[in-house]
Amino acid sequence: MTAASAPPVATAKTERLHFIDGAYTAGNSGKMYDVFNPVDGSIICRVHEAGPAEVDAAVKAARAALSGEWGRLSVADRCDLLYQVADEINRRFDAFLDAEIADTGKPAAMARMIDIPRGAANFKVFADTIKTIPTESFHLDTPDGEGAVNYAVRVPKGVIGVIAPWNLPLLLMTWKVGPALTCGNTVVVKPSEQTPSTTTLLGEVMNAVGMPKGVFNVVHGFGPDSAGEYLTRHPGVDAITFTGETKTGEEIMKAAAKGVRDVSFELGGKNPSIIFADCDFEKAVEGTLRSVFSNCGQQCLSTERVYVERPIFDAFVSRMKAGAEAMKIGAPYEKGTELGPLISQAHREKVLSYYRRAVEDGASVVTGGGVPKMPGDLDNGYWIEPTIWTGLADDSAVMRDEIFGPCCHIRPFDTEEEVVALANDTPYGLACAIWTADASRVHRMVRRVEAGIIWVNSWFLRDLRTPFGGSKQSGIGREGGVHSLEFYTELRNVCVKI
Ligand code: NAD
Ligand code: 6OD
Repeated sequence: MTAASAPPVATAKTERLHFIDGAYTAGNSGKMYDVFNPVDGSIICRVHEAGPAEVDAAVKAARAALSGEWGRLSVADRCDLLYQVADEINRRFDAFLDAEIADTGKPAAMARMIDIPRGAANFKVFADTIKTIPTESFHLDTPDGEGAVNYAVRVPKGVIGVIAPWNLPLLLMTWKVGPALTCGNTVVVKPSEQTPSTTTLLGEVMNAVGMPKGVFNVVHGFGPDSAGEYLTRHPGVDAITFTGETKTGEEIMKAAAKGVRDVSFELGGKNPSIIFADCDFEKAVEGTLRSVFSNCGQQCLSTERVYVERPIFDAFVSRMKAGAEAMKIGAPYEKGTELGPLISQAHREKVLSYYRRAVEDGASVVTGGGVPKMPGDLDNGYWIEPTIWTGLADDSAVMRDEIFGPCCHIRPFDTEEEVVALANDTPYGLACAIWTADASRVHRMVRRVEAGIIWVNSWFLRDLRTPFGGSKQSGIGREGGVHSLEFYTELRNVCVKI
């Protein structure tokens, strides 16, 4: 978000610096921008924007670190350091919590339960995984009868460029940095311009545990013509891992083409939830409410399309309406807050444009559709009502575009065949939730629904050892467990003649 579109309130309290070669620096670009608190529109901090020189310095530091002390550590010693990073995040839990909440406005209960613990866990899980990952070995018969032995070794890819989004800033950044470092790479991270704080704080953690200089670097700024583009175009970056919008992924892919660099992409979604009449009704309502509204709908995995088998359609809509209307909208630390604001004024404008479009396209507004009146300064924040529609045509933009807000459309269906076709009628293929008591139906459907992640009678239950990623325009590749280690390492085959 730019200064021009923010309410003119408050003054800057702190600055966010780059973290390059183990030291904080303002750099020399001379450019700064403000970050706004989504809760009340006040300025949280001023951020130094990296120019090409700062990005170059960060990439050079990362490259130098590959062949320094870091490159010589044993896997066990590397993993020990990463365990210490996790422990240090937990020791500084409240600092990370406050910083994440200030940048995002999300409910403290959510950040306390999910964002910060996952930020720490992301450093432990991959350290555990790498200790057990095998590589292949083959005996080759040769004409002289002696043979040869082939075996593969795993080596780091090199300098990894990490481009992160704003919706789960610490969680999604460490989800890449954890495995990248576990595998012996070094990283240059460009956090979202809207949520620079927890990534900046991680530099302090790295120094506190004695991480060698240059292993973890942070540059701040925007995407195009700024730090994001300078980083992804930098020839010293060996591979790029990105989480964000599909359109941004297309731009980054073009940048990565120069030098034929590898990419791992976690992109947008327009996720369906499918509710069969034989489901556990209460659990399906509770799970669907969570999948639509948690983090104010700002999750790639959020449900925006709900398909309900006709016999329970009316009852389901009515329970979803009651659930949405009972949600407590409020400040992050207020007791019982379930719904925070959207990330920015600009994002609220985008989501509201879909609220208007739904009405223009003939939707029945079951609940919401507007902006709530908030008390005092909170009214300057980017609040929005949780919203549910019915009655839209399947080709409405509201049904096809990723909105990334607290809203969903609910539509009835009659047969399994029909609902599979509806669920797949999208360019995206990230996640799908299926609610049913029929196990055979589940096994049939999971082979036909086009999504990288399918939850059955649940939503966003995460096991970090499992493959995570999207089909179609929702991504390239899988991360999680050994799949992360596949992306962050290069396999080298060695053939030894006996
Ligand atoms: P975004 O694509 O606008 O920005 C993400 C990051 O990319 C930011 O750091 C931004 O500065 C940078 N960027 C933008 N243009 C760039 C360019 N040309 N070159 C290099 N970097 C560039 O996404 P966002 O708004 O921050 O996040 C929301 C989006 O992320 C949604 O579409 C959501 O679905 C997606 N997302 C996907 C997953 C997943 O796992 N599939 C997870 C979280 C978010
Ligand atoms: O849980 C994860 O590992 C993950 N990548 C979640 C993504 C959430 C999207 O907003």
